[in-house]
Amino acid sequence: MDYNNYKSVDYLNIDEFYSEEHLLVRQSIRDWVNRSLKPIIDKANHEHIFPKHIIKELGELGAFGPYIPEKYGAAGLDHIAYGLIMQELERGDSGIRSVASVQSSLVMYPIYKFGNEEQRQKYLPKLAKGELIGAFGLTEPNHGSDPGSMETRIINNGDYYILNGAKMWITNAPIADIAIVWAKDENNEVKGLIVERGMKGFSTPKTLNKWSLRASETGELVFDNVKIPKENILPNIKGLKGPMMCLNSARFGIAWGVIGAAMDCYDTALNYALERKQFNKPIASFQLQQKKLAEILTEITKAQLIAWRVGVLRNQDKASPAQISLIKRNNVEMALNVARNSRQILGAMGITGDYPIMRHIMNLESVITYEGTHDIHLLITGFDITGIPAFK
Ligand code: TGC
Ligand code: FAD
Repeated sequence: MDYNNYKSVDYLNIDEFYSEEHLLVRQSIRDWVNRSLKPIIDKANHEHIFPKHIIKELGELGAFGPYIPEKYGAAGLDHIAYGLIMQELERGDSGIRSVASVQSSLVMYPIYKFGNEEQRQKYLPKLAKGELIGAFGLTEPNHGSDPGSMETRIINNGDYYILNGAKMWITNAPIADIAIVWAKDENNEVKGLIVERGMKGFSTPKTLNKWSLRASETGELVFDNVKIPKENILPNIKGLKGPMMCLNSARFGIAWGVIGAAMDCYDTALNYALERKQFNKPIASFQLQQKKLAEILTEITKAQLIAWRVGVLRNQDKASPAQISLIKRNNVEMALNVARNSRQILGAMGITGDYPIMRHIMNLESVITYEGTHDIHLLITGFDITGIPAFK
């Protein structure tokens, strides 16, 4: 396929909502995806390898922490620009978008929002450039949807804290230089801390044999009496709302990102349907295939609009966590349905690695689970409209 002439789906002229800067940012990431990611991603996925060299390139592109101010070495853009960056990256691969969303929303954001000036100066410029890579540890072996019951602990030992526990299913863990880790103190208060590779008792075993996000590294964060200097505690936050605020940013990025995966599947299916002939006609001429294509286009368009609207609200600091849950849930399900229907349009060819659709389907099975499962997001909406929390 000629990716260099790629134009994104824009059935309702939504591009008119974007500024010149938004469109420029989108184009630069799109060009990089076409030039540097598309040619290598299938092999990386097949071989279950994260192409580590892209970290520096993503840093140079401004894809890390794009909404963090320029004085910390980041791009100083708005939340819609962040969404568009995630969308273009996920058109390439959800695993690559994952690397950028963890670095941006789950590592740079908490340091920027909850850190002191010294911590910001020490870490943010290097994270923005991709000279450091970060991970975010909230989920534990016994606590996924219910992070408030976490068992990881810090104990005050005078000059430093002692950290014990384990985090599981952590994106970037095996390659991370630092990890933002959430742990409870003696008062059962959740605290955020910056754990650095090399600290004694800290290890990051790799999770093997994944059939999803194979081009992204996942692992554990294990803490065995790790001494954490007091200056590594994020001073300006306590309580579960700290990690949850980071998740709001990441979930927002995912709601945009998955539109990219859906667009890639649609594009692939449309081109295939126009070329593939059966019964002496392109399969695109059959009503049943047109129904699939028309419905896919409709669903992508609706997802674009709700993502854009919440982007506007987020730029005004008015997007509620429940609104973000709604678009994360809707758009991930949309992308999975689009991917499955697109795959059917390709018939048997759809299951091969010659086309990106099966890879997107496998990736999206993680995306519908992480950052809050599909069901948890529905319950968050249910709580918001009834005032009754059905998850406990
Ligand atoms: P609950 O009692 O409702 O709340 C505890 C405190 O947190 C506050 N809060 C939020 N604040 C800001 N934004 C949000 N979205 C918030 N949600 C809750 C809440 O106001 C309260 O504050 P305060 O001051 O009153 O104490 O909490 P709960 O224990 O009942 O749990 C609620 C639930 C289930 C909705 C929530 O915990 C949840 O969302 N669970 C899902 C867990 C999750 O999303 N984990 C994600 C891990 S990270 C990840 O997956 C990264 S993937 C990376 C990649 O892209 O590769
Ligand atoms: P569980 O919480 O055990 O849920 C199992 C099932 O029960 C789900 O279907 C769920 O919806 C349902 N369920 C649970 N509670 C309820 C309820 N109250 N009502 C109804 N149904 C319920 N975490 C991090 O902290 N950092 C990361 O970087 C990170 N990266 C990840 C990368 C990958 C590839 C994956 C797959 C996960 C990652 N996660 C990460 C973890 C992810 O956030 C969790 O997997 C997710 O929150 C769900 O937790 P769980 O897997 O323990 O499922």
